[in-house]
Amino acid sequence: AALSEEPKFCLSEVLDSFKTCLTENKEIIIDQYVAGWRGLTRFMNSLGTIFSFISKDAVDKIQIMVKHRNDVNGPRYVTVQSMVKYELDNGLVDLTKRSSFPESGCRTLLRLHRALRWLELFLERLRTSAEDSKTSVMCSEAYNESLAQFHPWLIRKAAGMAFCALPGRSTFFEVMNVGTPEQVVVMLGDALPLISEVYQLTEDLYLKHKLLDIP
Ligand code: 1PX
Repeated sequence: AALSEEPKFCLSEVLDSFKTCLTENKEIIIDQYVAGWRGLTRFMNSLGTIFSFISKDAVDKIQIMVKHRNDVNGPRYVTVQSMVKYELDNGLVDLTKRSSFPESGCRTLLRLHRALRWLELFLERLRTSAEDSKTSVMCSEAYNESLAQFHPWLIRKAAGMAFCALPGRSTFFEVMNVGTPEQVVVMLGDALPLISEVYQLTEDLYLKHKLLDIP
């Protein structure tokens, strides 16, 4: 085999993780959810080093979730639902201020969950975009409607600068490695309802348990 041969990146496989993370009774399997994020960070790294400060934070959060899964209590972290129950029943979440549990599964997943909303909005814009649409505009609109409200000024500024460095729509579609632009559009149309469902199920669960503001 050739040196450092990475499996060829294909965005539809990554997005499949968000399909397979849903069980029949609408539970969300953490291993699959995290695998989806791992694939997305690889995609982002392939866009260039400017994006590494964003993927760095996502990678940190992925690692925290993997650590929970590999811990003795790993079986409690099989699904988002079982994790929430386990951490709340055992007082393992800081609900009002960061103190004893800065790396709780509930807190960490909430950050990824908020980012999933950005992804949903961004991919929907890409899907419906015209050939001459600017990815930087689509990306920052999606960001301003979602994640930005949770970020301080400095991060918003840095994110805004990173968006300006995004490649154009056609390069973006090529890097996805899915096929023609038409095939990308179809793929996104297939994947988005599932991403949206995973997002909504998590949102409802977190709302029910008053976890949407974990500091
Ligand atoms: C075809 C499209 C695929 C694109 C894949 C891109 C994957 C995006 C991964 C973004 C993950 C961002 C996670 C952010 C989590 C977060 O909000 N963290 C903050 C709070 O954490 P804390 O522990 O302090 O409470 C943290 O402060 C974040 C810092 C990093 C900056 C985050 C900027 C987010 C911009 C999201 C848009 C990414 C645009 C990439 C374009 C491809």
